[in-house]
Amino acid sequence: MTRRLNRAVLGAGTLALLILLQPAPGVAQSGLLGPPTLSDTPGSGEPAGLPQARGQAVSTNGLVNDRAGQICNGNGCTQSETTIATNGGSILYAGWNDSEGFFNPAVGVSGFGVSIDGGTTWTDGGGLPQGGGLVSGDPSLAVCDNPDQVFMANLFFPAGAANADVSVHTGTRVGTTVNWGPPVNVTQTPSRFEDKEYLVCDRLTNNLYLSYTNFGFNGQIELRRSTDGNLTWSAPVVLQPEELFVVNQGSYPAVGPNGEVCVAWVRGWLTHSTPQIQMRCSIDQGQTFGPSVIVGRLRSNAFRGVKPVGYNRTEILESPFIDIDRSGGPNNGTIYVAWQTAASGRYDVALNRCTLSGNTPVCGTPVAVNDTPGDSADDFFPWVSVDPSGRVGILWFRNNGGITNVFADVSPDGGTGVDQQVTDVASNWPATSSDAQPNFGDYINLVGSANGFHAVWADGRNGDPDVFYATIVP
Ligand SMILES: [Ca+2]
Ligand SMILES: [Ca+2]
Ligand SMILES: [Ca+2]
Ligand SMILES: [Ca+2]
Repeated sequence: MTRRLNRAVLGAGTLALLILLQPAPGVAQSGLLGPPTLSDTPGSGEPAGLPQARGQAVSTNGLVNDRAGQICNGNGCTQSETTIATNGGSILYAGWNDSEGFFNPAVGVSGFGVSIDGGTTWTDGGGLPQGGGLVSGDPSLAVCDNPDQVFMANLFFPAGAANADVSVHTGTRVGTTVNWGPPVNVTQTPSRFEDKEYLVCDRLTNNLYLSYTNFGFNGQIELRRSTDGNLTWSAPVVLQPEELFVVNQGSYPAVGPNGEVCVAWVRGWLTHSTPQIQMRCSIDQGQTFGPSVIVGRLRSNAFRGVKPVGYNRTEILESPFIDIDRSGGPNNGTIYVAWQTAASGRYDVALNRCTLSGNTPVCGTPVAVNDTPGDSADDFFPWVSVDPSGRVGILWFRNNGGITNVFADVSPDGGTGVDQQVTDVASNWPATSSDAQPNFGDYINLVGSANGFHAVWADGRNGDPDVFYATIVP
């Protein structure tokens, strides 16, 4: 759950305010902008010579959470902000923000589900052990080489704490049940507020990598690793120090074929009209990182106070999403970074590809992913995943006046393909009742496997946000 920042205090060295769960106050536009001054992402054009992919087969959409088990006083029970993990077999884990925790703190604000049949059916697992505190959403799941062990990162408030930390639970699956250990408090920073953590596992080493924002005032991007399966965690590596006039937020890590670790984030969110997508990479398993490079720029609608129709928080997060080709194929090691940009007024999805020269990313020119850039629909939250054969899948929301579907673009060769509709029923988000902000969440999720791309997203077709699933078979 993304923190809201009071733009009036940005750069003043004052602790920024408020996590979600409350109606968002209006955020005034600020003229007090420091560097960088950035141009908009072009966001158009396919790279020459890349063939268009054919359409893909999409399964019937399935409900992941148990609506009968919703406990939120019957008012817009919200499951959204989805995460999914698998190590490639038939066992899948999904997670989400769950508003049940607002009414039933014993289960917390993070929910999860399990499928043991490749996503055909799901069992809602309820909540996680709360460790005497409150597990508070921003869920992220990771699976290493053991398909029956799962790790889940969340924001975590220790008992009596005013500021969030980041915790990671370890779970062991038996059938459709996950037996979770207590939350391991990774950050333990009572005077600082962490946010937007995300977790990945490198199956070469079983190292876990966790990136997040550490807010003193405007946010710095940090990464920690665990080499012993969530027993202990390293001290943080600061990837982006806190900056006086620039908000840094929304980091996501990915691992490459040779143990590379790359982290992308948005620099200048809310403070700049054209924030930058930044990235740093490590070639020593997350111990040291190369230089911070600009992967691309976006035209921000969050800065302008513009959001997709039906999105219920004032500021929408404009973070990048990232994955790395580990296929051993022709694009092995290529880093794919996707983000949303409003270059033409409404959001479109941009993608850039980078490769490493030593530990320095070398990036190309961003291209448009959605087939109709510049139209009146908002295309946003573009999760990217590369499957074991090197296919690149991107999943995003496409919102036209509030009527929203999920689309996927799958390319066999590192390019982009024809947009494929994933949802079999559209959501009308302005008519979808939600007791949580943001109702859509801050991201959706896709993971590529030999069995296809597994997609999870927040869906309003039943009148309140639920988690839905589909398999996209290339
Ligand atoms: Ca903290
Ligand atoms: Ca668009
Ligand atoms: Ca496309
Ligand atoms: Ca629901």
